[in-house]
Amino acid sequence: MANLAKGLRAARGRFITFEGGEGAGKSTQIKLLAERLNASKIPAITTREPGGSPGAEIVRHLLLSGLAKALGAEAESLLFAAARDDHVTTVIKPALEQGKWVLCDRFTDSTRVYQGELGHVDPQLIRAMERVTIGNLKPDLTFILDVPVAVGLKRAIERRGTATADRFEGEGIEFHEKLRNAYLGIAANEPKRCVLIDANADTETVASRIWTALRDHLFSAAIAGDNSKT
Ligand code: T5A
Repeated sequence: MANLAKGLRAARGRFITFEGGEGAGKSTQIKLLAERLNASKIPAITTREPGGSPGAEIVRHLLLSGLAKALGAEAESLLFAAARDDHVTTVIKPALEQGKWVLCDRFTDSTRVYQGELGHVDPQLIRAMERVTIGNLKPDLTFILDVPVAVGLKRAIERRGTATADRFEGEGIEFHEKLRNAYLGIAANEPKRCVLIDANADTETVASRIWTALRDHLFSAAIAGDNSKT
């Protein structure tokens, strides 16, 4: 195991994305996982979408303030793609090349779900934008955090306090139910990349489920790769 951990540190970093509906606990869990990896001497950075780089953070404001909503879902998709392009080029790829693990709060699955499934943007356009913005950069692992809609919205509302709901938090219950189902669909369709995590539990329990799944997926992949060399 020690040799494996050493090998994982020396190689290209791993790219891990976190997905799920509003208030599922992604930001909380990303922070905990980064702390645990860094404590294990695996260098890890955290980042988020939309945003994560200075240019993309400007686009984030346009999108989440609702300023771009009037332009329609297709135009919003293009803005998410523009932000992703900058983020991938200036932050994600360089970190992976330096051997760092990148933990990203939302990525392409969010576009597929929010703009594709919910916004009815043509899936061909969504795939074309993915080809341009990420090329071959597929996440090594995606955690889809699943909570009942009422639980996620309650957490998001409590955290927000007196601030105004953002562009998507302000949508109705039906929207959030469809969102949850769309994520469940992705988890079912891509079981090699995606792990569905029951996030309707206390923070430590969810963190432990994520750590176990990470160990199972990435270490077993490393063992398989190691054995194939012999
Ligand atoms: N979007 C994004 C698109 O439409 N297309 C795209 O391509 C992309 C990339 C981003 C929005 O943009 C959309 C999706 C989103 O609507 P955001 O502000 O980044 O918006 O917000 P979200 O990603 O939705 O994240 P949230 O901050 O709402 O939720 P998190 O990160 O899942 O949850 P977290 O960790 O902040 O927790 C929320 C609250 O719950 C508590 C926390 O302390 C916090 O107060 N909490 C728990 N409470 C009890 N038990 C637990 N286990 C808890 N875990 C956390």
